[in-house]
Amino acid sequence: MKAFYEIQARDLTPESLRSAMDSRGYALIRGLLPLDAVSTVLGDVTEVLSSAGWLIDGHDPVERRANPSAACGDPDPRFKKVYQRVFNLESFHALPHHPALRAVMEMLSGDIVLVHPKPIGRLIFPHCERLVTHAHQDYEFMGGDPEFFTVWIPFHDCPVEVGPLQILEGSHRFGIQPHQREGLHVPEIPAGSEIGSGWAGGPVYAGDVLIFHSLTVHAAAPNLSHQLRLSLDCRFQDARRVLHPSNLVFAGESGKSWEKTYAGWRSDKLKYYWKILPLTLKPTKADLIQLAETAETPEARARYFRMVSQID
Ligand SMILES: O=C(O)CCC(=O)C(=O)O
Repeated sequence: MKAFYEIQARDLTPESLRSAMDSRGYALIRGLLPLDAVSTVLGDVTEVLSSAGWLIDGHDPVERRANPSAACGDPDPRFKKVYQRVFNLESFHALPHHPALRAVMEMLSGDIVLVHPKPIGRLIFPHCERLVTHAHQDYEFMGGDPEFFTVWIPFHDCPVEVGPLQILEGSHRFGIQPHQREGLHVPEIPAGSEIGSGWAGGPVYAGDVLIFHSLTVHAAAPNLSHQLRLSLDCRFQDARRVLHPSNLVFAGESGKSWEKTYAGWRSDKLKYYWKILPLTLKPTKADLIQLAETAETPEARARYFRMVSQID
């Protein structure tokens, strides 16, 4: 596997970033985020994990020493309960809005950037093959306009044995690649069938961010350490481009809501921030109302109904 293409944050220019994104479909920016911003999230997340019994007693929670008997992952209800507490953290939502990251995303998406409001937290126990993220393209999951970018941010140093993300260089040039869905909780591109010009990987350190295009194929390395791997991934786009409304609401059956997410926050600054942006939703609210009546299965109709009820 080749080493990541990396740019030091202090050397980054709009031209170097766009050129990497066009030719390789990604760039690893070293040292972009201040360590205190990242370690605040690490502290908050590990406090939740420690109180849930996921970490071994007698160690500082920020060491992330995994309790093997607690190992779980999505869609296990035990995982979802703890994940919900992580998702509700104010610091978890604040990190993607860090001014240093926003300035970089403006280089790619222009001056009216939409930070998608639902970052995804990854709480990856070691030595659990079933929890390793397999090859996929984010566009397959997010819809909307393919001109969006994902940013992967570890909350701690992530040497290769802790299972950082890997990137299939140049894979964004081949359109949507076939994903297998049958029998899988999460669709993936079957191993060996992904198209690109070679996998790239290597350690990613606290403060680094890995940015990639929505069509860039990526996968995680297995976590072969004794520690949990903790990271988030969030998505950014020009706010004037089309957005799928599922990226703004909670379409599943979990009963999640923005009100519940915000319940313990101290500041109002990042609450509902996207509502003042000139967003173009596709499907539109009118389309969703129709789909809530006409979609093929009762589950799909209920899903559209939940989306309609959360969009105003
Ligand atoms: O962190 C992971 O394991 C998966 C991340 C991912 O798939 C993404 O950032 O889109």
